[in-house]
Amino acid sequence: MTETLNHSQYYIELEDRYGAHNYHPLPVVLTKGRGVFVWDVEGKRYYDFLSAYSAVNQGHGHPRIVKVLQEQAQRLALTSRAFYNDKLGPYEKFITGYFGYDKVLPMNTGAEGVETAIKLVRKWAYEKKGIKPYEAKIITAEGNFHGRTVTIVSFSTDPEAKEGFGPYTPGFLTVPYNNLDALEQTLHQNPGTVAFLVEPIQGEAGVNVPDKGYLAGAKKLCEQYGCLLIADEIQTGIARTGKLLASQHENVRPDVLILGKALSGGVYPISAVLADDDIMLSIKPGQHGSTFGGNPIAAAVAVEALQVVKDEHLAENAARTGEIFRSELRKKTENIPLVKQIRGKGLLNAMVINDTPESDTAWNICLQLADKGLLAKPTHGNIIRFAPPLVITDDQINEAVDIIASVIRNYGG
Ligand code: IF1
Repeated sequence: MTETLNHSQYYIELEDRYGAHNYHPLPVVLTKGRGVFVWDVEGKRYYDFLSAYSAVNQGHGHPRIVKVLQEQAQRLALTSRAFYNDKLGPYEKFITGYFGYDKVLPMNTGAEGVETAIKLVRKWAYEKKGIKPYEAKIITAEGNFHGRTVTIVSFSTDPEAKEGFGPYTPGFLTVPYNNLDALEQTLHQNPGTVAFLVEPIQGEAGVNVPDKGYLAGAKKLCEQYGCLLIADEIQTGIARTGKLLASQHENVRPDVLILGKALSGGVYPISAVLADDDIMLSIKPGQHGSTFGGNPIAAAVAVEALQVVKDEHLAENAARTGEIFRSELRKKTENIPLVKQIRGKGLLNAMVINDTPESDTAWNICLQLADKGLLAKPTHGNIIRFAPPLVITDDQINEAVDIIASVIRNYGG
């Protein structure tokens, strides 16, 4: 039996036999994580260059965060919001002060945070903006990824995420990303628009970094047309792009801020929607919530996870090591036709492979990277996302660049 337990194939077959086939994972079976590293069941160590899609910004198994998780779990895990508890209020005070908003609505997954923001701005529009129920319109961007609920995929432009799940939720308009003229035109033509929901950098779409001034321009247009800017920072937030929030690269303060993933350092599902009273108090008691939203473990863990970001200067580290990553990798792969582009901000980066999205080139490169001890995964076929935990050191980022460059240089298909 020990032989079986140390054999990846055993676990892969279990998942294939008993699990839904809603993912196509790389054939790697992980059993341990610490900092920037993870280990598979055969004992092989890898650099984790996905960080669970930027949920593990503080590094795997961060001792301070795990300690708070364990202590709170042993003390009081869940009360529901039917009662108060001694962790939620202190967390709410902490996180609203940390990001500079009047209030927070605590949820669990990112998609729940996005759904909460959608409900919030619609309610605000009907009660405060005089929009006729139910005519609120929310503008979203082509290439968006905001989660997997039916309402959220209703405005997805990715057939893979959307097809087959209708009927869809109405009330959404789509504009090209990184195009302020298109946004202005749509705002002008749709006076019932209540919000623009956007990722400051599009993660799933392949680390789409918009032109400088795009987010600031979008905020200005929202102000001109009296609608709200909702920033989905579930993936770009919590120091990932070299600032605490990606919105801060343009000094933009979103009207509604959505956080998730690394809000817990990856040890627990925690999401949050932040807004000022004028918006947040549109939702009254009993009109929204969730069993686990704002539970004592989430509250205690989120405070520690956010404190770690500040204490360990993770935004500054992401900015510096991200710069090293892009410049060194560009240098070491220049004039290699396989590499079309290297782009990103902070430690949210991607390499566009010079092949079609339908090709398996990026997948094969990721298999070879895994052989060399670095885990990454393609998005949209030919784009490889590179997003290590933000605790990575200069030496480690340089070692990772060497691994990636050597696979690219020697790639033979
Ligand atoms: C999957 C993608 C990334 C997100 C943004 C909301 C959510 C996500 C900007 C929803 C979640 C995850 C979901 C996971 C893979 C991963 C992902 F490839 F799907 F798109 F990161 F890019 N807003 N992203 O990135 O948060 O409900 O998952 O907590 O669904 O395959 P969630």
